[in-house]
Amino acid sequence: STLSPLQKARYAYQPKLPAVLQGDIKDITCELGEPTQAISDQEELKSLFANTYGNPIARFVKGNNPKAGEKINIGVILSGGQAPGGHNVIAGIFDGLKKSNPESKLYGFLGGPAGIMKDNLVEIDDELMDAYRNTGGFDIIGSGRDKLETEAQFEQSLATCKKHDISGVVIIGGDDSNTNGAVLAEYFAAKDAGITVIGCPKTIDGDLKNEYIETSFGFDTATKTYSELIGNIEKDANSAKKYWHFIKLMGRSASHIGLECALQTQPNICIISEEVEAKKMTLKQVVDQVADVIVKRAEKGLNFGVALIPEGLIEFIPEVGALISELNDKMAHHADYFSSLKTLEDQQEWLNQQLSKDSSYVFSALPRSIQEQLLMDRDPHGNVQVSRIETEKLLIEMVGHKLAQMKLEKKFNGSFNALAHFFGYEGRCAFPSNFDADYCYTLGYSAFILMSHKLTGYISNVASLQKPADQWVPGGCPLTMMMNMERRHGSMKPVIKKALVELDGAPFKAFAAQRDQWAIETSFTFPGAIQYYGPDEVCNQPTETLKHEKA
Ligand code: FBP
Repeated sequence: STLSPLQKARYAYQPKLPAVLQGDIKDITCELGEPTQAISDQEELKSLFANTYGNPIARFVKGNNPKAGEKINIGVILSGGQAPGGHNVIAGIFDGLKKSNPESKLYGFLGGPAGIMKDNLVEIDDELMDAYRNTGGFDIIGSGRDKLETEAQFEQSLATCKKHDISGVVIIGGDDSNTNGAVLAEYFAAKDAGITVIGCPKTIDGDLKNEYIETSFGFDTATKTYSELIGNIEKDANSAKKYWHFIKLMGRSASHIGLECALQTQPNICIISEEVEAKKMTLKQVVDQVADVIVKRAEKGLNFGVALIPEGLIEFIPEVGALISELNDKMAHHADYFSSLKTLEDQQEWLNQQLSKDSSYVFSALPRSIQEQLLMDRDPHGNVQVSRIETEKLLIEMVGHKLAQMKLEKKFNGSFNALAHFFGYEGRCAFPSNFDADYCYTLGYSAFILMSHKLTGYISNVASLQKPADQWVPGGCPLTMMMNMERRHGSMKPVIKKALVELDGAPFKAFAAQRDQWAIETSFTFPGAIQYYGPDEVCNQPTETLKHEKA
């Protein structure tokens, strides 16, 4: 068989639901609070979302729901990067829908938002659903990064929904996809189309969070997966005592993943991009700081260690961020001329005249391989793809130079053998942890209940996630509550505010209080592989971030 023993076992796992969602679905109803406000720019948002702005928060309570039992067809979209638990969101919607009325249908739009625009969908039946319960990945219907944002795309989506008699669309995505979900909800409402839109908070990056969304799904499993690997590397480093491991961690811009992994594994170094930015550190200062730890450990005879580097770091170093935006600008405006320059030397010479003095200096100080990456890798919008810049290797190279220099000056007499790693994709499709399996199932189940109450422009949310699942508080929050106006591509747009690591937040403070000790001593901790079965303390714990935030 092509099924692993664990996959078979996970099929049989019954995700835990909060107490209020247990029992008959006809006995769950919505309690609505007071009207709400956006976090800022209320007047603009109110006019942009004339039909969906300021709705009340919804909480589920026991009580009769006369609307449960109606036949409704729902379509679901997986949007953006994979995150463990997506299949369980779909399972939650599916089970809620079928319990409510077995005649109702769930459609999956194929390949992300493109599916709804191009009328490309599949009906999810028992057999299809059962083959994906409690598994990682988004392969049940696929995902995509197409944006659903123009009037024409909304019209196409409306046509698809009408054709299949779909009266509810669930968008499982990150901040941008949920922003687009809010705009789609408003469009449908303005047209009186009778189609509701509900979002579910997804991303391993953990940056879709706020007062109401305690964490995005996938963050738990991804960070546990990376922490397992980091712990294993720490064990190896501590056994061989001869390597420094530089590990870049996925997470686009925010450093939540790095911070969580540091709290789980207590490495010698973990750079937090938000701190580098706040302290306006130069690349040289970052390098000096890393070198300093290596020197201090060498003085104690410890020529090994582990350093965690968030993938977004490079853009957060103010001088490199400035260089990148100048490069984007110059290369876009002189694209033809630039592509006629064939060697790095010619490109450098030209750039020296084009770049500001500071940026030109920063650029020349970078190793050749990084200079090449900065000049070559452009996405379709003309931006550097920062996640493809090998920051871990950049640091190894620059720290190596610094230490060699210090050796000459007799300030360092240890050894520095470094290895580079990048952990990213290996964490995005793991079997969801019990936390993510339960959380996602609850999000999906809640999304269905919100829809059965005809609520639209909401995001499914679950509070009190630090507690056992039966004590979780599920409900829905209007998306407009989480929005503000931000400049995007030159004009002001309504967007859900992205959450970066807060330097006065409890998780960062917990890390900052201990990092000096972790740096010099060897304080590694070894979380081991995600456990799906066993005592609560090994298989049902939320992240350290969540525990600190909710303490
Ligand atoms: P989402 O925000 O769409 O969930 O994506 C998260 C992420 O894994 C980032 O951490 C990473 O930078 C990016 O996707 C990689 O994108 P791609 O899968 O297109 O290579």
